[in-house]
Amino acid sequence: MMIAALAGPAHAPKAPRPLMQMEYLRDFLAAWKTRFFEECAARTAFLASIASIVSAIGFNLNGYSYLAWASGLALIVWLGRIAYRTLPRFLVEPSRLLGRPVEVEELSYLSRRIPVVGLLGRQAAGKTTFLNALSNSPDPARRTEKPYVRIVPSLDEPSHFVAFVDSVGQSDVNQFRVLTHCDIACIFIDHNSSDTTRQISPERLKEHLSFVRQLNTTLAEYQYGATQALLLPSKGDLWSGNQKSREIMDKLIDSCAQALQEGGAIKKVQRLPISSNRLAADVSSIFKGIRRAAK
Ligand SMILES: Nc1nc2c(ncn2[C@@H]2O[C@H](COP(=O)(O)OP(=O)(O)OP(=O)(O)O)[C@@H](O)[C@H]2O)c(=O)[nH]1
Ligand SMILES: [Mg+2]
Repeated sequence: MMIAALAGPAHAPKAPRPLMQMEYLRDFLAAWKTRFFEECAARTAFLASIASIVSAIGFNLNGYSYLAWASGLALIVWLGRIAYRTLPRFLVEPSRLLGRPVEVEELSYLSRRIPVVGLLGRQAAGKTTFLNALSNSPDPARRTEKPYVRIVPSLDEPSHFVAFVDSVGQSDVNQFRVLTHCDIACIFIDHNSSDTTRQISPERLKEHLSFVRQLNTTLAEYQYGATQALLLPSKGDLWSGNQKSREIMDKLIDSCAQALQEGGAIKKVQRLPISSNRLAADVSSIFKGIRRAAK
């Protein structure tokens, strides 16, 4: 099948260079220090009351030096325990997460910052098919039930990565929530929920517009992370050959862009070229467009 042959980075970058390992260690230690001191600060009152009880008993029993040793030892054990409990989860170099879907929470444990792009849009608009094609995943696209992430290396610079969050088209709320993790929202806009029909469905167009409006309202209300939106006219293989259909889709994309701009939460709206997930060249050029927007 065409999708299997889509150009995508089959290679994983080599092990991190020493400089990256130093960065990794530095970030890890910084995270640990913060967590350790926060935990100690939260228990200072407890520690102070124990210390005052111990010293009061020590003075009374006249055996202060033994007690001082014992309490010093207890303090070391106590701090050791906190240090162990606050040990952060090891940060992960993005290259280690290539080739498989990962939990959205994993994004918090990346050893370095990479652009995060949310794939949004109505059900069956082609989000998962795009991501599968891009990451050379053999999984057949079926309805996405839970958001997940795939990390994809850049085609031209393999040490650069983009994290894509694939969302659940069936639930608007779920999709909006995905945006808390994202820098960019990439919204898929198709002509029809079908994968074979060439005809434009007016209901589908309305759905897209109302989705974008709802997205706007939610973004303005909750101030989620994403401040940039990309509008992706998808399933182009089915409609872009017809002049009339192109005009209709053009108008729809313009209306969506306008609606997003009016909302104010999204600072920059860009339109991506018409694309088909059935064409390798389209998928890689969309990826390049996303990378450019993320820079
Ligand atoms: N003709 C055509 N069909 C496509 C294209 N992209 C996806 N499809 C088909 O559209 C259907 C839905 O695609 P998905 O990728 O699962 O859609 P989705 O947006 O992830 O849907 P949800 O997970 O439900 O949100 C599948 O049958 C795909 O094969 C495309 O570019 N052209
Ligand atoms: Mg999906």
